[in-house]
Amino acid sequence: DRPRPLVAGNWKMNGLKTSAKVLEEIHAGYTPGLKAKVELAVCPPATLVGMLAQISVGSRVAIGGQDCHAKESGAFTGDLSAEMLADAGATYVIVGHSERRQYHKEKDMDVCAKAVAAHRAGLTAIVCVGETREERESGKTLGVVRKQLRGSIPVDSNSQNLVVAYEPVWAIGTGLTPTIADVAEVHALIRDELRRLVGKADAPKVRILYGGSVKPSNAADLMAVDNVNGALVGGASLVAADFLGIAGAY
Ligand code: G2H
Repeated sequence: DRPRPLVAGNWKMNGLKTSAKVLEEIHAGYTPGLKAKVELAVCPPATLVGMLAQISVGSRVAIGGQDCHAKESGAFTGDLSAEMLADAGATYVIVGHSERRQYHKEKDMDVCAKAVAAHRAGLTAIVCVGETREERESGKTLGVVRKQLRGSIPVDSNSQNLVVAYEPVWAIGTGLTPTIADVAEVHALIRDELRRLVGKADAPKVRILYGGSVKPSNAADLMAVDNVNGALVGGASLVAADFLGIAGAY
């Protein structure tokens, strides 16, 4: 049995209060028929989590954060805890996005601690993994992704509190996407690793998202790949019609 797919929008550092309009347009297009096929989530910047979660009450689009601190509270100026995101109405949080790994030097063990924090707060962690262009070109992709999975996914994970997102770093925001065969190969490896990490019975139920330049025009091909259970969408999630177009690829 395939899990119910999840299409999650990662707004990154984009969005002001006026962006509530985008969520309202998504709500308008999230028909019962579409809802039956796919779950939607929007991860806005933290300043908008509370407001968008309020707009979403009863509307069925989940709201998520883009990062969290490992601790619940304390002297960590500028940081946000998973508990704060949950308090604001989030049910998801992205952890270990390649932009966090790159610009904030987050290592697998940091990502793992953040995922533990997400679980502690009752959030579902969307744990991101993916190889760089150099790693891809030197044939290291599978080893790199395996190491990231083993280091970043906490032992308390299960199909309810964990989503894995495979995002090849070289495909992010570049318009480049790996071949269908490449996506299938990495997603199969992730499924295999999940059997070790969450157990044989639960592993098939964990959603594995593909991320990196997903657009309405390539979504159907990507979503049809074995072990692809949805998408993590950056740029295209900022326009409701594009986001809904990707969701409609199911
Ligand atoms: C990858 C993705 C969303 P984009 O970062 O996480 O962004 O779809 O813009 O490549």
